[in-house]
Amino acid sequence: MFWDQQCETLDRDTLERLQLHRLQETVRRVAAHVPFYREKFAELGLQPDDLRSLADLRRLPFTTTADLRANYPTGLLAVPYDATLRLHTSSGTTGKPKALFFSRQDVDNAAELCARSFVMAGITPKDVFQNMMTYGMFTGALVTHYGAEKIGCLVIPAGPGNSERQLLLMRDFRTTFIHLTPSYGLYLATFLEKHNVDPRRDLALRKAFVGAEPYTEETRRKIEEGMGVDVYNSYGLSEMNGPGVAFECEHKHGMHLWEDHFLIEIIDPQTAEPVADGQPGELVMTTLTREAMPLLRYRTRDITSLIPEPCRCGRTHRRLNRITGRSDDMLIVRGVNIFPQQIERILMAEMRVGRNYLILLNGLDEMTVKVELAEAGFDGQVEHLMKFQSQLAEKLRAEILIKPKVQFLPPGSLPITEGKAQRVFDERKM
Ligand code: DLL
Repeated sequence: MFWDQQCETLDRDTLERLQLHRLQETVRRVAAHVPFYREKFAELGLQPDDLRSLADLRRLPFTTTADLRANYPTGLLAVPYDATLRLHTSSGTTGKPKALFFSRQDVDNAAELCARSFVMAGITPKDVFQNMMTYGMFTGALVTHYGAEKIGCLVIPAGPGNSERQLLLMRDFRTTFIHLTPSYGLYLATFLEKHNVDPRRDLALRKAFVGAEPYTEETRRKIEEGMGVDVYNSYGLSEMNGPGVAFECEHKHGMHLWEDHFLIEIIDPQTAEPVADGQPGELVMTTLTREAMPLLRYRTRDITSLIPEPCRCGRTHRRLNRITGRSDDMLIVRGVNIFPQQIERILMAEMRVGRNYLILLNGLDEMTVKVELAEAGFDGQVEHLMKFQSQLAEKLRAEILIKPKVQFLPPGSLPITEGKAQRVFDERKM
């Protein structure tokens, strides 16, 4: 199913011509209206008209999170302040938030891309959408809200949390699809189980769009089983409108990134050189249609790879593999580089493991993995539990090369997260 078949299936030549045209326009506009870019171009001795092919993209400067912060609040605006229509912010771990402005056209494009993304996974105007992302400054809820309304779905702006009320809404209004973070998805699956709700029997749920933070295939499976839904990966970032940047089609093999609105590069995060197609690296994106705040070669810090082959669904927009983490997520423990996703993959593949975990680093470089057991994970025999504990520690060692302590906890004992989860607590004294 297509929302905009013509745009979604443009042949690559036409798509690339459109990209070049939009890139040239964007570069001209930022050179004229954004002093930050004007200065960068001057340093590089670059004139907007020098940009003659898509390969010239590499001559443009990168933009980083630090640039967004340094130009807070309005320094990167390419339109007059009173021509902006909406503000979202995205907070990092430290300091000022990033301020992201939308013009009327930007708000509409963002909704359009969400509509495309939902319809691509089989959503129709008959569907009922319960939006479990956080409403407010976060893009996660509002942007998808507008997208689903564009399709003609009934939208229930539930926000996250308050699972009893979520259940009531899902039951009474026959919700067919939801959008939520993987951590809340895992929690909600446990909640339904605890309340003896069999979603396949008691609810009308068909699909869940899950995103806003990295997760693994194993987590997808746990949510699918626990909630009785088909899970689709939903990727985006506030700097690029929020959700709707790249979603999965019915084949669920990589996320189509809407290349008529964004240019993509995958680079080596250390050298900033492009990596070969299919190789992992940092995703870099350039906006092609954003009016209020266009960004050139934005370093997302997200680690992924491109699937260059065409997809069976007929869309020509290339696919991204699952985001495996952020270049700044990497933990270094006893000199070994570890991504939290490696740990999640091992944990979530275990039947006896429940749906919540956290990683604690303390002392002089000790790692403890605290993980909830599944309801049926403990058969009452302590020896069995101890054996499982050492097997799991061994499996983790094989994956991450250091052996963590594994601590089992009863189901439901770790703090729950409604928004993005904090899984790693680094309390090392070094
Ligand atoms: O999280 C936008 C969004 C909302 C996307 C809802 C999808 C669903 P930010 O708060 O700016 O915006 O955070 C963006 O979250 O750079 C990734 O590191 C991470 N992220 C988002 N979606 C995924 C995903 C929104 N599907 C940052 N898989 C991004 C992995 C994701 N990481």
